[in-house]
Amino acid sequence: MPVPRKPDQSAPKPTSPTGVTADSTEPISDARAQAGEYLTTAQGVRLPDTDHSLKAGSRGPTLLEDFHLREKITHFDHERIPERVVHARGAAAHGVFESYGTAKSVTKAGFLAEKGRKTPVFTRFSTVLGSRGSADTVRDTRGFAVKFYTDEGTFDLVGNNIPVFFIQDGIKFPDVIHAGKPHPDREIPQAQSAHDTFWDFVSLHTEATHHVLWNMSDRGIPRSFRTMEGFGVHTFRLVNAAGETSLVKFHWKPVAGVHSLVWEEAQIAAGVDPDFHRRDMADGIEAGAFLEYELGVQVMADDGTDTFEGIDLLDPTKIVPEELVPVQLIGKLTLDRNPTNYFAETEQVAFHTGHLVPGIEVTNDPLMQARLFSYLDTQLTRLGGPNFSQLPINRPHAPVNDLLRDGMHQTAIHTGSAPYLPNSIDGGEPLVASAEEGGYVQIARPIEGAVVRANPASFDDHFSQATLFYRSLSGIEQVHIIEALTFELGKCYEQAIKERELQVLANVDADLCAQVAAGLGLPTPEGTPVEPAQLSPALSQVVTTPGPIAGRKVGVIADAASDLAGIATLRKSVEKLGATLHVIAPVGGTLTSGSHTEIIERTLLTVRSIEFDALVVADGTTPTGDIKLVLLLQEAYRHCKPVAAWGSGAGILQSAGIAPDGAGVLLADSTGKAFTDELTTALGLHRVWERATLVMAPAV
Ligand code: HDD
Repeated sequence: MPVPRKPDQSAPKPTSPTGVTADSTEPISDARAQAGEYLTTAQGVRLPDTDHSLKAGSRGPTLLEDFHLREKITHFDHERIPERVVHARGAAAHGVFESYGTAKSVTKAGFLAEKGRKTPVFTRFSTVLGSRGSADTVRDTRGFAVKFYTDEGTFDLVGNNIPVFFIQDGIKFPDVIHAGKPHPDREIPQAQSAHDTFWDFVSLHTEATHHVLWNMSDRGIPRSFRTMEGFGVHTFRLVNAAGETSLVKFHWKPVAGVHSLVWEEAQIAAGVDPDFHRRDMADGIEAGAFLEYELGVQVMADDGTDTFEGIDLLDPTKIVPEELVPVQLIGKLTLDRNPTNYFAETEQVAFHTGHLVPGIEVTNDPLMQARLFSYLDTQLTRLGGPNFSQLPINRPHAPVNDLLRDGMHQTAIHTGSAPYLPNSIDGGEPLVASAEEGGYVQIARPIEGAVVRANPASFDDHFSQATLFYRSLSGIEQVHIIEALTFELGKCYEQAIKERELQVLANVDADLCAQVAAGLGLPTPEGTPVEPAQLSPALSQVVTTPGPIAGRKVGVIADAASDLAGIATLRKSVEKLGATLHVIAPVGGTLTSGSHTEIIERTLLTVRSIEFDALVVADGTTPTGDIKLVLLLQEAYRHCKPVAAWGSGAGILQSAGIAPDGAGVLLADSTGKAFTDELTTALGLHRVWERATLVMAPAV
């Protein structure tokens, strides 16, 4: 008989269940899951056949003793887990964050403070309202959640592509989401805000107005994840090594610029390619066109007022204009690796606003406070228990030595006999850390006041920043908002809801309200908009100098008679800049001429203009009366994309009704430097907005 061990005799020190080092950038893998060359059961028993169930005779019946059949079907029956209650539709990528070191004066968080430090990250982008299988390009806010696997523990920045939120207090979150989700009786419409319950809620709940305006703007339909800004939304409190605090707002600035789809394009894409954004990200990464963003902070004094020049920093429906407090860049995020397995990584990743590291703290923003509860709670249902941090994608890269034990899906084999503190049996370990030893010691912040269910009076201003946003945009961006509001309210059935929202808009901008009212055929109510003291040009996303074109797609219309050498030259020029070129021809296969071969990626049957940022017709291409080609070119033209041709290709543009002297119509004799320069400049400007009044909407 073994001699009983004294409780404190040989208890080995608990070890990290992770075994992952802080600078690991290796793909997650679990060798146990796919070992050996033979198909086995989950118990490792080799199988001779997985195509036939075990039967009494070849014509049955099937036998209950077939453990392989039962295991295979039972597992399949349980393959789905509950989708996220919001942000169900998402796509993600791995990457790295490199610190510029410029945040050292405001935070002691090592991954931000130390120049050149690289931290592995996992970033998940999402829509909010749609189910997991819904379309990417719907009008909605986008989630922008970044998990930093720092060596001081995991920090999650769970943000959106819109800097403000619909509600000021987290207790309203179920209300706004119930209003935005499909109607509970018929479960329609999917992934849309264009319906009565959404507009019913936001027209009554006017603190949503600022966020609503952003959703109705081009920000609600991004061109791609790489062309979205990201925002931490709330004000955070940063603490530096000297214990000094500041209030900050986090911003992600995309290197590719901020660009959007146009609404018709977004709607077509939702049917033609519901995976538009996730495909774009995965293809881009595979082609080496990584997604890049700079992280920035607006820093405000933590002077005890939680306000900046009259702006309540605890009110998440307010921005601090960049013209008042510039965004200081503190590091760069590069997303350079696609996940290996969607479920294991993108679906099982669990973000939480309470995943904080020393040097980054929360504020009293009541929306933020509710989130600190919700994110941990939701994972218990979604991931089936409290051990979700042991899932490979959620494992910290810092050593873990907690006293959490047991529970559903426990995969760590903890050692030691004293999972409690204080203890003597395990030598009093694990130790608790002081601030100097890297412990998360909250800064002592004074809290006073009576217990009330109320907002401060400063939260009462629901319109002034919606006006600031609208007025700061360019004319075409304002037109897009008018059209979006007219579209969405036009989809509502209840007259009273439309009228109430018009009253809201009257308090934002009289002309905006008048134009939407005209579109709805309703009278224009009077309002009292507050004139902004100063506009914020940084809110507009229209560019006048060309930006980078990495990740952009150029479609070339060609056939067997086309100038393939010209296509090769064009391909080289755009690929040098990180963009890609795709050949479209009447039928599939390859095109060959001399030493040049081009693979046809799309035919006139499988192509749609929304896949490309510019279309080019190759010299020599045989004119065809195919209506699909006309549609392809006209659609790109209508969506204000550059359309181009060299040599005889110009004739094909003209026969599609595109005038050679139109804005953004680029013609040349060959694909020489002048032509490719012109094309890449036009791509860098994103759209030919000069064309907009002609093809899309009346000017405001
Ligand atoms: Fe939230 C998911 C962003 C308010 C409760 N939220 C979720 C995700 C993002 C955001 C990006 C997806 C994370 C992922 O990819 O897995 N949420 C925000 C922002 C908010 C916000 C920027 C306001 C500033 N959220 C908010 C409130 C509550 C929640 C006020 C509840 C009180 N959010 C959740 C959630 C989710 C979530 C129910 C669903 C799935 C999950 O957390 O993991 O807990």
